[in-house]
Amino acid sequence: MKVAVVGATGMVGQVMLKVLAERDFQITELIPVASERSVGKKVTYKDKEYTIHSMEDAIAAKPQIAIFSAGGNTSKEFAPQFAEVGTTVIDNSSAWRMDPTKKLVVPEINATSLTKEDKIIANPNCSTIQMVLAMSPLHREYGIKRLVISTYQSITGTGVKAVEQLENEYAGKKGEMAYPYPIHRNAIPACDVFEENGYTKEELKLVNETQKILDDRSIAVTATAVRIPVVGGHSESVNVELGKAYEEKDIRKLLNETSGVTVQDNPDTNTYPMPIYAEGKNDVFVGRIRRDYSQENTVNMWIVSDNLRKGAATNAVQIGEYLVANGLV
Ligand code: A2P
Ligand code: 11C
Repeated sequence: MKVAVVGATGMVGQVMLKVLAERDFQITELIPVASERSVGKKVTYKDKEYTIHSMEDAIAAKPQIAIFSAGGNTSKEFAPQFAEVGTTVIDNSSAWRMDPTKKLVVPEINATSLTKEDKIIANPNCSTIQMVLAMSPLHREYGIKRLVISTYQSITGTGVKAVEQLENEYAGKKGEMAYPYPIHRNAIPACDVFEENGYTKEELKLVNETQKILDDRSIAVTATAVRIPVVGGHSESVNVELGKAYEEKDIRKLLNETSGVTVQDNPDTNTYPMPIYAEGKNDVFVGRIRRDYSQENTVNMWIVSDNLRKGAATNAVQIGEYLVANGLV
């Protein structure tokens, strides 16, 4: 497989190269791409250095797969140009996710909908992916009526600038600000920009993408997304109202049997998921599973995952693996 990685120097792009190597993705030729200012620089893949190419050179090389993590505007402009030369684009940005002609894929849930005709495939938002992976079996078994989500999101979701802001604040140094406020010793209740209805884009991604991936517009979803000074992953408190009665042990069993989900849940031993331990892992971790006594058929849980892995790079590479395994590229 000739594979282009667009945004190879970025926060997600770097993890992408790591995940491709770890999973031994079939690559005969790797084409790393970044902005014009990085062309000619090097990135490392499997201990070897590769030169960064320009977008134009990468399109001319007609790779079978291009994995994009270079922001929405770059995807909007260049993904169709790759598709035009026959490349299948797996896009990490928000550019195509809600386009009704594009599939929004979490492989464990809906990869079987993919065909050879899907030339631009959207990778969902990180906070959505980890949540729907745990929600999908519950929806199948019990029918989810409503989700109330509160997120505690890692600064790595904002990119390199945010990590630098936190490091500067630790060190007591002045520097460029990724957020309008300090993030060290703080919690900022605003991820991504505000929309006219008072919600942030990140909160609306949780609503719209969840309904699209679970293929059910009737699921009510409301969310509050908060940035906290953590690097290992996103955490989410999720209140799930089900369509029928459940037993806690059955929910645990169902989640335990779900590919890509690990249940870590034992109050007696202080066992619950935390971003510091999720970092570097591909799984979604679920714990604090407990009945909501304030409302019928409702359960609370805590969901944690490395947002750069299952929330971004790992999910995109899994889509690529599915395409290859099923002869779709
Ligand atoms: P560069 O390093 O040359 O700026 P992050 O999300 O961590 O900020 O990373 C964004 C990634 O997208 C980087 O690899 C960046 O490259 C890349 N990028 C930004 N703009 C473009 C563009 N117009 N064409 C190709 N790659 C781009
Ligand atoms: C965050 N979810 O943590 C974002 C990062 O729509 O792909 C990825 C933004 C996106 O802020």
